[in-house]
Amino acid sequence: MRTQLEQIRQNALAAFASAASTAELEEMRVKVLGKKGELTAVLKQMGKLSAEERPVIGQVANECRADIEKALEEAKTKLEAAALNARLEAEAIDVTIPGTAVEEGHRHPISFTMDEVRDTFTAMGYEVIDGPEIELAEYVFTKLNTPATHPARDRSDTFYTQEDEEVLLRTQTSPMQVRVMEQRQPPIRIISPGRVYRKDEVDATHSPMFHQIEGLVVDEGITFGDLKGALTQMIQQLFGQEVQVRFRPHHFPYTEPSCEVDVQCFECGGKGCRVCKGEGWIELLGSGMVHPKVLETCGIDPNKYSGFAFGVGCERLTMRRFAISDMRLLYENDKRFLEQF
Ligand code: 2NM
Repeated sequence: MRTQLEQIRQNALAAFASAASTAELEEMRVKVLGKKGELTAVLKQMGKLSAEERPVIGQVANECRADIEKALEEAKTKLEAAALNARLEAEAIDVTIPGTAVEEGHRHPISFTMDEVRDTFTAMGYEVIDGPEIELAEYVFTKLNTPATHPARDRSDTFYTQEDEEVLLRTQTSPMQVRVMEQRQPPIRIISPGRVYRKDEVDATHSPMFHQIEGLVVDEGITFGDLKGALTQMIQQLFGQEVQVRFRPHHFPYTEPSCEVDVQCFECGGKGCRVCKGEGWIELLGSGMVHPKVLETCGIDPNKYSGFAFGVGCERLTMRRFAISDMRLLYENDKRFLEQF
């Protein structure tokens, strides 16, 4: 019986040491220490022993059980530690692996230009006015001293929504300035940015939809000097404080006198080159003193008040500013192009 116990102990110790998992270990425990286990089976035969043998074997059996239990505990601790280590290793996060980069977008160059123009004027106290893109011909043309016979109103240039040519996609944002003049008395200082529409074929310098910012100042004693000051400020903000600005006579039905405003060629500095087509100057926008007839039509006394107005195409301004040669690039949304800004 002593040999039997010794055998059980040795087998159990060897088995525990080789167990690969806690489940396997538990199986081994049941096999040795369980109700129908090997050790239990031997102990059940203790009754057959003589009175002298019983305490001796009993002590051996107890030692044997204690050894087995101790070995079992050790094996369990070892397996649990190994399992924890394996899990930690499997779930480890390598914080040095570079992350997945998130592509960050940015403003479109047209928005960039518009925001900058807007900022220049709001800094000078102008208010930003929004308005509808579908307008009445009365507000786009008639009230702006552009009579029904004027070529700008031709069906071939303008998107009318009705046969009678009374409703149209606005060709400029000035109808909003008419609305403001009708609703308020001076002082007025506003800009109206937005989309405008003209029946133009798409090419390098035209698009049937483009963006415009128009401005209007009306007050007592407003002169051409105020016009020059405000527009020079805007242009130098966009093209640099040193740049020269030129005011060249022109004609618009709604302003008198009128002018176009040029900026010194930033490519050649005014000497004449390919960019300015030998001119030394680049045209940027149109402007003028609001026609007295327009003021009167809008309910403002032209004998008491005067004003200036301007209109600038944002695509053209953006193209000048970033030396973009083809307007279509601004609408194609090719990231290779847009990423350059
Ligand atoms: C331009 C050029 C010159 C203009 C005039 C007015 C108004 F409503 F005051 F009469 N708004 N915008 C104007 C003047 C627009 O665009 C090239």
